[in-house]
Amino acid sequence: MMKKVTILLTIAAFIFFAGSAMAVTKIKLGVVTKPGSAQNIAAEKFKELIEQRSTGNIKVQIFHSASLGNETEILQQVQMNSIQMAIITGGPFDTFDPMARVVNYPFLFKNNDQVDKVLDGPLGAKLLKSLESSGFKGLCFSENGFRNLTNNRRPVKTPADLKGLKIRVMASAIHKAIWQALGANPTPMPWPIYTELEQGVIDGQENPLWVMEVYKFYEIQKYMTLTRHVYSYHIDVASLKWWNTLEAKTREMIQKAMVDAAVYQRKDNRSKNAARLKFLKEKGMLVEEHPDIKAFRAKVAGLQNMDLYKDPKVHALLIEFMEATK
Ligand code: EAX
Repeated sequence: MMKKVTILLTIAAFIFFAGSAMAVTKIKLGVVTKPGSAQNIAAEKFKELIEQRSTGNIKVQIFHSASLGNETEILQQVQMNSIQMAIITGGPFDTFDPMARVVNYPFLFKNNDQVDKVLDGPLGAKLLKSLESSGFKGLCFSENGFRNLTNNRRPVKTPADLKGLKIRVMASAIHKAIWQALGANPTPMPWPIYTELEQGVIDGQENPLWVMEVYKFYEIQKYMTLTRHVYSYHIDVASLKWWNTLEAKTREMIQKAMVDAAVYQRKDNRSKNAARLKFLKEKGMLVEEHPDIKAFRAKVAGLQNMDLYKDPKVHALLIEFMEATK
């Protein structure tokens, strides 16, 4: 008798656990950056929201600090569905879809209001849709923020000051073209880059203010110039292969949670910039707050006619973004 009950209980427990295990959707989410970074703040918010709203039926495991490789490698794994989601800087996306390089066009956006209006509107939607042809379900955009130059050789106020400076850029054709046009010596390199800066393999780099703080670049970079040359976005993506297997209800829930996380993160990022600038100055960085932006803009004015934007679809999208950000 006792034995029978035990067996029945065991079977019941087995069915119960197997049932609930089957119901749980597990998401591996990759970011290249470390905790405290813009990408991680968006990722952690997404995890919190989706686990709460799905009452535990969706679980997110965040892989950070390049534990799954660099951003290009993370994207390749998303294409194959060995990772289901990722929050990736706009730069490395342009080798997968040249449409992505439109947002990285220099001096395109004037301010954050413009960014939100355009990226959250039909043009942003068009870009997200385009990503499907390379295997990504584009969900929405979170942000790195406007990028600024740092270097360890000299103060930079005009493009002439860049001559001969070795500047690390992301694995992105447009980012390389920008620094070439400005007269510097750009070297594409995946993240992270602290050691290369420290050892002087490169003289400088460009990133938003949070990076200089979180990655302690103030220890190894003396000069900063507030160039704000590119608005750096993240594209928050899912594997299209995986997405197509999900029920509509689950998709909706994921999409909504990621959008809410992105809105939260953009606001959080922007609210911290004044304090970051103060902090970096206190740490001894010499900041050029009013570079000759007109001269910088003049140097990159011809980029829209480069081969990079030659594809008619890409060119048309660039013109639409330019019109929308006039
Ligand atoms: O988000 O590679 C880069 O410069 C990115 O901006 C970096 O991942 C920090």
